[in-house]
This record gives sequence, C-alpha cells and structure tokens, in this order.
Amino acid sequence: SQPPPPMPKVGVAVFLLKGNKVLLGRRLSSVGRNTFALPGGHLEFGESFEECAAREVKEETGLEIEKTEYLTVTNNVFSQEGKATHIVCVFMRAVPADLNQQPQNLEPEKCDGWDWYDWDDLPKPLFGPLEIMLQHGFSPFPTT
Ligand code: 8DG
Ligand code: MG
Ligand code: MG
Repeated sequence: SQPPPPMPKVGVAVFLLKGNKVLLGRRLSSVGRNTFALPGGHLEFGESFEECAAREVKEETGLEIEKTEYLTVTNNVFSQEGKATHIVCVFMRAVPADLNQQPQNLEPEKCDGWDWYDWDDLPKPLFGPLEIMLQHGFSPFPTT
C-alpha cells in the first residue's frame, strides 16, 4: 500500500507576556533551527487551544500560565530539506501565574534556552512565521 499523503497539522504558539517582555527560545529542531520562537507545539486530539497552550508551555519551560486568550491564526507552509511541512498555527497570549518563577529549559534537545526579551529589542533571527507577523505590524499586547 502507498504511504499516507502528508496532512496539515495544527500548531499552538504562546506569546507569554511579562510587562513589555515576551518569552523566546532559540530552536534546535529542524524546522526553524537557530531561530527565536515562542513556546508551543502540536494540538493533541480532543484538546482545546487553551489546554494545548498550558500543556506545551509547562512541558517546555515548567511555567504555569493564566489569562490565556486566543489572538490569531496563520497558515504556514515550510519546505525544509526537500520535505514539506504545513502547519496551521494558532497564536495565544498568556501571562505567567507566578511572576517570580524562572523558565527552565526542559527540552534541551529542542531549544537552546528560554529568556525574556523586550518587545522593542527582540533577538534575531526570529522564527519565520513570527518574523512575518511582526513585519505586518502584529502586536500581542492588550490595547488598553
Ligand atoms: P510537540 O511534539 O511538543 O507537540 O511539538 P513541538 O516539537 O513542541 O512543536 P513546535 O515545532 O515547537 O511547534 C509546532 C509548530 O507550530 C511549529 O512546527 C510551527 C508552528 N509555529 C509557528 N510559530 C511558532 C512559534 O513561534 N513557536 C512554536 N513553538 N511553534 C510555532 O508557526
Ligand atoms: Mg512541545
Ligand atoms: Mg515546541
């Protein structure tokens, strides 16, 4: 029998906000290697976006989150080393439940380490989908 055709997957990425800072980590995974990205991962069967956001942030950084809200969605087709990947990525925002808790690098094979970065002074290069959103003027911060 033939291999199953490739299918789009759902990703959930989280803008974890602390004042005017956002949590980013340099990716070591093949998609977007060496670029700075948000914590996040793939939606599991039956999960809500909020549940996925909380689970992935906890798995990757050890942080508990709250005030989790939907922001936007993007359609991302990557072609990496001849292999096509298609992710529909749902972007959420949240805040840390405990502002004093430090992020831990719990998946060191996937990430170089987490740190808080000023929104006005973000590290480079950003992960492609993130970079494109920012070029279009997207901001994850609540407008007051
Ligand atoms: P999992 O096995 O833990 O479920 O997945 P993961 O290894 O943590 O997945 P990921 O690559 O971190 O995230 C899933 C996809 O979400 C990623 O391949 C592409 C998409 N995505 C974006 N922007 C961002 C982002 O800023 N951060 C993360 N983590 N993923 C993003 O389009
Ligand atoms: Mg993950
Ligand atoms: Mg991840």
